[in-house]
Parts: sequence; structure tokens; C-alpha cells
Amino acid sequence: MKVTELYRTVSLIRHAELKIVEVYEQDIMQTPVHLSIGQESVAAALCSHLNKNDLALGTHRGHALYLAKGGNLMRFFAELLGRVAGCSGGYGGSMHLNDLECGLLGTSSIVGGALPISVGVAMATPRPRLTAVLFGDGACDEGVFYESLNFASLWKLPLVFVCENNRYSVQTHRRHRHSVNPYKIAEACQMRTLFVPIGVANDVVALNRLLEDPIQAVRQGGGPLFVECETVRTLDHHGIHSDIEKGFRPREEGHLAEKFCPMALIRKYLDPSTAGAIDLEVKKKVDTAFSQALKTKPLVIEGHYEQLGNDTKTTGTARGRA
Ligand SMILES: Cc1ncc(C[n+]2csc(CCOP(=O)(O)OP(=O)(O)O)c2C)c(N)n1
Ligand SMILES: [Mg+2]
Repeated sequence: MKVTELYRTVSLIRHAELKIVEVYEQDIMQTPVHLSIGQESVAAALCSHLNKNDLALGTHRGHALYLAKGGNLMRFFAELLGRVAGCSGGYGGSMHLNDLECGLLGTSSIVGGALPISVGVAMATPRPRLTAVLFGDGACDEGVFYESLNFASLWKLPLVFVCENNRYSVQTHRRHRHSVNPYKIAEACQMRTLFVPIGVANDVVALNRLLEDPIQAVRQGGGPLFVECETVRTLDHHGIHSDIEKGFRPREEGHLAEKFCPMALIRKYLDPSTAGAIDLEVKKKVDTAFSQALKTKPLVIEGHYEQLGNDTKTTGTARGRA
């Protein structure tokens, strides 16, 4: 894939999330948001190797996957705004994005929840179609992680596991949770594995190149692939502020996020005027999609708020802040 196309995807994810940051305090998006800023390259590189009819599943931090998989930007914002036009009809909010049109079978708020589902999907979906599942390092704390890897390897499923290892499950560092890196478990299951350090994982061009042959091998019947990407979350676990500023993660995390910012790393492959022109185009697209989404019909669920002891109506189900 061309560098400009990869840049367009990373820029789209970044600017869509910056739009969320811009409007979030207005309380018009009453859904918790887990932003992908700092980690955009992983979903972008993975999806650069997926066709529209390949299937993908993801997590609570699923915006990047939805947009990289070719999801509809207006329907994305509409979902966050609790609108009927949302990709999940306004019922799901940020953590439950579904869109069969682009092959996103769903993102899940249950940590590790997508892993066994992806195994079932890959069993039911013959090659050359692929299934890909994106999950955080926190999912590797779950028993179902081991079961899913074992089963996928045993059945040589056409499944690509991609772990976004940002070292944190909320604010708990991996050193308190893991005796070995997740890719070691995949190796023990005799699965082909890649461990990708942050300098490569956050560089979408480098990661795109690295994944090309291994993903092609899965398509050709080589069995599952496990990719562990080291990356870094720039902002809060959820919300739009910084847990580094609040002292919940060390200052070095902030330096890491600056040094390995996916937008900055890809710009070295492009001349500044090309990157600037793409950014302008993307920002315009984001603004238009957001304004369109704002004009759509809210999902109204009669009686929902009354049950909670409030006498006003509300929209959507995934209300409130986590
Ligand atoms: C089964 C389950 N346990 C706990 C939680 C609470 N929880 C929500 S997000 C999260 C952290 C997940 O960390 P990770 O998988 O590394 O993803 P990240 O947020 O870092 O992208 C936890 C523990 C949950 N949603 N589901
Ligand atoms: Mg994590």
C-alpha cells in the first residue's frame, strides 16, 4: 500500500479522535470513550492487509479498528452521539461498534471477549477470507486467551491475533500481571509469532511491510499468526485527559508517546506539503461527518431514565461515564 494511503488512515483516526476531544466536554456524547491516540499505526497497518470481506473484531478501544477497516465516518460519530443512524443503531456507544458493511463483526467492552468469538468466526469462515482480532495486553490476563490460542493453533485457523501491548491494563503495568510477554504463550502453542518493538509498531510504513508476508501465509493456509505490537497510549485509559499528568503513569510514558507518535513517525516518509494537504482534506471530512451526524435522529428509549429514578427521557443505552 502507498505511503500516502497509510498516512490518510492514520490521519483519519487521529483527527476523528481529536474531534471527540474537542466536543466531549459539551456532554453531547454520553458514552465513555477509550481513545487510540498514540496507537493508530497498529490498526492501520493490520487493516492495510485486509480486504473488505475479511472479518475483524476488536475491543473497547475500537475507534482505530473501525475507521481503518473502512467504517463509515458519519455512522461512527452518530453511534457516539446515540443516534439511530449510528453503526450500532445508537445502542452501543463507543465500545460496541458493529458494521457488517466493512467487515467489522464487533468491538467488545468485555476484556478478552472478542478472542473466543474470533476463533469461532475463523472456523466458520473459509480461506481465502481472513479473520483478525485486535486486543490489548489486558486480554492476555484472561484464561480465555490461552484457550483461544491453543484452539486456533490446533485447528490451523485462518486467524490473525494482534495484541496492542501498551503495557497497561487501566493503570496496572504489565510487570505486575505477566510472567512472560504474550507472544511467548503463542510460541508455546506452536503458532507463528512476531514481536514488534515500538519503533516499528508505531511506524505504520514499517509495520505494514513487516506484516505483508506473514499475513499472506495465513491466507494461504499456514495457520494462525500472532503479532505482539509494543505501543503507547497517549491519554487517559478512558476520557480525553492525561493520566500521566494526574500522576497515574510515570513521566517516561509521556516521553515515549512523543518520541513514537505514529503521526510523526510516518511524516518522515512524506514531504510536508503532501502530509499537510492530506490532513486538511481529512479534517474537512471529519467536520462534515460530525455535523451530519449531529443532525440525525436521537435514539429515544422510553422509560429508561424513569427506571433509574429520573423523570426525563434519555437517548441510547450506553449512557454515563465509566
Ligand atoms: C472481563 C473484564 N474484566 C475487566 C474489565 C474492566 N476493564 C475495562 S478496560 C480494562 C483494561 C484493559 O486493558 P487492555 O486489554 O490492555 O486494553 P487497553 O485499555 O490498554 O487498550 C479493564 C480491566 C472488563 N471490561 N472486562
Ligand atoms: Mg493495555
